[in-house]
Amino acid sequence: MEQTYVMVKPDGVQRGLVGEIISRIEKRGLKIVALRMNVISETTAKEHYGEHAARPFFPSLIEFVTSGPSVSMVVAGKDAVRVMRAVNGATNPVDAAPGTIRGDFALDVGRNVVHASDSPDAAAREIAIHFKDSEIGKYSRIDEVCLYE
Ligand code: DAT
Ligand code: MG
Repeated sequence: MEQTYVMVKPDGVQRGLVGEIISRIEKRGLKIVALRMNVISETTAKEHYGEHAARPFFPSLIEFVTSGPSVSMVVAGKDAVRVMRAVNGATNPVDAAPGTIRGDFALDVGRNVVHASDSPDAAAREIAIHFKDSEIGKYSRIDEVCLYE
């Protein structure tokens, strides 16, 4: 099963959206195999968003994502990377379709509530930044016999 890294950013935590977001992930059929709430360090944030280091919004992005607790998850399932990107919706919430997390709960690109890895390579890199192997659990969901052909 493919794995991806998902974060409920500090705005999502402060707005009380953690349960709603986890519920959407679970209802889609994806399996949460690791989960933690913490305030990520500046070092971790800069490593996580390293590809954007030269962008003008980088300093405010790092300040925001380290400004309070966030919820980090490893999410597993068929095509988990692509499915989670679709569940989250477009980066700019103005362009995000209704029914997506960003399309239902956000307006500003700098406060877009959630993160998900954009490729399997990025997922492997981001999972390794935020979790040790020993923190990722293995279990079967009882509905997997219905979810998968
Ligand atoms: P995504 O989070 O959909 O993977 P991204 O990797 O392009 O999007 O950008 C990472 C985050 O940086 C994004 O969630 C919000 C912020 N961001 C992106 N483009 C921005 C912009 N033009 N102005 C302000 N913040 C931006
Ligand atoms: Mg990205």
